[in-house]
Amino acid sequence: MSRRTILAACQMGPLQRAEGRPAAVARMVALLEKAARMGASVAVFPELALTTFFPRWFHEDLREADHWYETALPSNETAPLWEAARRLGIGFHLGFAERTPEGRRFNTAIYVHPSGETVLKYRKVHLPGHSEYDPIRKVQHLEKRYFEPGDLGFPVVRAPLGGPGGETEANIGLLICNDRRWPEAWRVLGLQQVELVMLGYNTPSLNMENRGFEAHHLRVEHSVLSVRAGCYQNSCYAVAVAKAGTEDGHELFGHSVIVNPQGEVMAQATTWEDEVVVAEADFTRCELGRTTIFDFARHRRPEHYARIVEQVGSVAPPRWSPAER
Ligand code: ING
Repeated sequence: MSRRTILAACQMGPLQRAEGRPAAVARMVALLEKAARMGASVAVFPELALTTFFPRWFHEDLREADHWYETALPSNETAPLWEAARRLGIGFHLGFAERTPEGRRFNTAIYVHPSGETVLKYRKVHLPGHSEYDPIRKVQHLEKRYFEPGDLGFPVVRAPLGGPGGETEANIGLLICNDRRWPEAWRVLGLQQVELVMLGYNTPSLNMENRGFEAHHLRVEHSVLSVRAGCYQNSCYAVAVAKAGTEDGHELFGHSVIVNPQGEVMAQATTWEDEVVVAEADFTRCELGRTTIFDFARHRRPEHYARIVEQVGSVAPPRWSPAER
């Protein structure tokens, strides 16, 4: 029996620093309505979808950054999104900056069922960038200043996804942006038989580190490569969705993708603006890889993988020298 559903990547164009949540939410509702017209049951929005990518801005006093965070969802400003999802019968993924009642700060993503209930929550584990102002950089990337590493692990849950034509179930997991570059993250999800990974990203279209050469065309290529590899090696679908375009002079790339369990790109956005692309998933197609080439129980040898969890950084290897003559 197939378990089919149509997935939508709801890519967003830029959000300027001066633009508030109402502008973002209005655009997201329009994207959700378009996704519904295209037959989708699941809509994936970007990382930090409600505001500009604020980690590019330095705030000496963290309290000055408080306005970038959500303290409760849905809020008055974001309620229209929950209402539209309920009206349309669509589940959605949303990335946002979370500030807890205790004052802890996370880069967070949730999957929301059309009923309005949060099915799954994840807090970004791999935070790129830095915590102090870096004068060498062309543009700051202060995620280590504004967020703590996630404390929820990489959870997977089997859940009904929503959809007007009845509720297809799938094993869903979430990643956020830089996480997609780390195979360990995908594998922890794969070891829980994930079938659909949803992730958003905000990725500069040019290398802002100002350290070393990286050809521009590789920015999109590395992103797609990471998602394709993650899907193929863990036999799952993924919807990876950009916030894109130029925010206050700083360009983020788009080219959101939907990838299948054999690592094929099923659909790709071709702009760096608000754009919806869809593809039909059949989650039973995850079983082939999981029961053959990536049948983890038959083929993995964890007794040789100790370095992956025991080491943090890499270490130099011993030096070989020819045998004494
Ligand atoms: N952004 C970027 C990302 O991982 C980055 C940061 C870009 C890291 C390119 C390495 C190379 O896509 C976020 N928000 O993680």
